[in-house]
Amino acid sequence: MDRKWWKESVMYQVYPRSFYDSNGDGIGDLRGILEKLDYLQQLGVDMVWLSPVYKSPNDDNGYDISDYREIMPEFGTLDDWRELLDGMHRRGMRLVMDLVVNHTSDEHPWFVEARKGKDNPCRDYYIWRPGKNGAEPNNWASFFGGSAWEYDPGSGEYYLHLFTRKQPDLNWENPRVRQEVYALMRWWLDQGVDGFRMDVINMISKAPGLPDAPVHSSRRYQFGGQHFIHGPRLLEFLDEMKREVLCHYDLFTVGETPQESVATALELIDEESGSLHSVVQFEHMDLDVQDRGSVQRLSLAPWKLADLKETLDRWQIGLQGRGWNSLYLSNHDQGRAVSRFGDDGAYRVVSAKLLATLLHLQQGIPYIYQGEEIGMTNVRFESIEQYRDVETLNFYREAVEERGMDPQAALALIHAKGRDNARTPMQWSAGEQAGFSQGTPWIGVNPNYPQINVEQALADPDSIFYYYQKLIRLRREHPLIVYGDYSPLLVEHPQIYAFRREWQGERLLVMLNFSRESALFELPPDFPLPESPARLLLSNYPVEDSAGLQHITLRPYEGRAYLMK
Ligand code: ISL
Ligand code: CA
Repeated sequence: MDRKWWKESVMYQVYPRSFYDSNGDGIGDLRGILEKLDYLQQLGVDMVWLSPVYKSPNDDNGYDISDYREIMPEFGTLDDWRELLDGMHRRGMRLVMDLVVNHTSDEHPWFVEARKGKDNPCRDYYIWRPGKNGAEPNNWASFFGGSAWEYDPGSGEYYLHLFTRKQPDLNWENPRVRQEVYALMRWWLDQGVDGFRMDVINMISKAPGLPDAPVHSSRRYQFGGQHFIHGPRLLEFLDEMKREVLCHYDLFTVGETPQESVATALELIDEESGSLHSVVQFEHMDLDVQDRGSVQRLSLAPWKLADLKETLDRWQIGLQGRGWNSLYLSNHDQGRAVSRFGDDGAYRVVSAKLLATLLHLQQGIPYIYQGEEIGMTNVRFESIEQYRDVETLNFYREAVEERGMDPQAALALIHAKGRDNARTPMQWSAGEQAGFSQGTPWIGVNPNYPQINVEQALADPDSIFYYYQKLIRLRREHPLIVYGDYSPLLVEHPQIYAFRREWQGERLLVMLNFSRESALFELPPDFPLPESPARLLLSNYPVEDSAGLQHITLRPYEGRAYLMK
């Protein structure tokens, strides 16, 4: 595989609304990010993905854009943005912008026009259909509850919205829409941005005729993914985008692609023939839902280590030599990694480090979601009034009011899976409002901020922060960690996730105990023994003995990596 700068990078995701508020209005902003660039540099990341900062009525916190070439006023101005870009570039960091072009806001001028009537020149920018038998044009469910169609009394037709009704889907069949998208991409690239994270980009091509989804639940509306995920013209559209825009710039592109398999992902990111560099796959995010084929993210089933290993290993092996993974355990749409895959109680610090080891030592680009590097946890707000996320609020209303779910049961699901877990303000200090804002934050801070915050982490040499910093440094020092071949070890072991990396005669052995009990690591008999003694590269516990690799007893959530020739 070719060496590329982006393969050697580590991504940090900033969710601007919750990162740092520089002016006391309770909302994180661009100047706030600017003030914290030295912090990011200290951590060592070299790519930053900014969740959307464009003008937006914020029905979905910026994922509903009303002007692609303006900054949301509460985040700042274009000049602030330019200063931020410049600040990043001066520190050797690259900026990846969120590109949300499956849909716009219903307040975008295109939609305002389109709504004016069937003859409007912008009408065909969106997907309009007459009703069927006095109801919606088809049975598709919106990801955020209810039908994916909204009735427009003015014209007597419905428009499609896979997300909220304030997020109408763009009609990619219309070549003018595609040219508009390419133009806005060029506009940002010409300002110097270094890449795009493309929101639900695998949903832009819908099946002709928009057929009904098969009925697989007792709900009124059904998950229609088979008719819009990886749709018939997706590859053609992305190929065109590559020809028109992407291939003219030195940039990094990653598609956010729910429900994609290794095989279908490769159609998007194959190094020879694909249009994008990487995808964010969702299989490991679906290990703890009850019905993987539904839209219902807010359901809970216990996940099993065997499934996590099987899933991530399959992506490691499947993309090897052909495409590049995006490695992540959390983002702004998911619960906090340590609460979900580790232990946010007694073993919080050590299990957060264990997860970091997994994240950084597989092949691909590690994505650190803000606060993960200090082990921030899920929040348990007591009342639904304290929540802000449209998915969570819609879910609660539908579950409790329409389906009669016990409110406490609904809240328990929200505590485990709700997106606001990731959106409580970044915890900078033990001061008021976790040092996030001088005012009242738009969403409450997690009450554990006096214990878990950046100030504490920076003062403690043994903190999760410094462990992340070390992992990032090791990646730079050892091309093996970036490019090494991957092979799973001990696949049947119920507690340990182990694997090997190999590159130019060097090997890395990684062993991770994912349980609260100690676990015995036994080197598989066919593992080629090192010529010289293995060197302990990293561990999340103090390690004294160097008794060899054959038998190692790993303590609860202990992880180690050994380097050998
Ligand atoms: O994962 C999903 C289904 O498998 C859905 O939750 C959905 O595809 C996912 O939430 C898409 O997320 C992105 O687009 C949304 C936005 O709300 C999210 O914040 C964004 O990351 C609509 O733009
Ligand atoms: Ca602010």
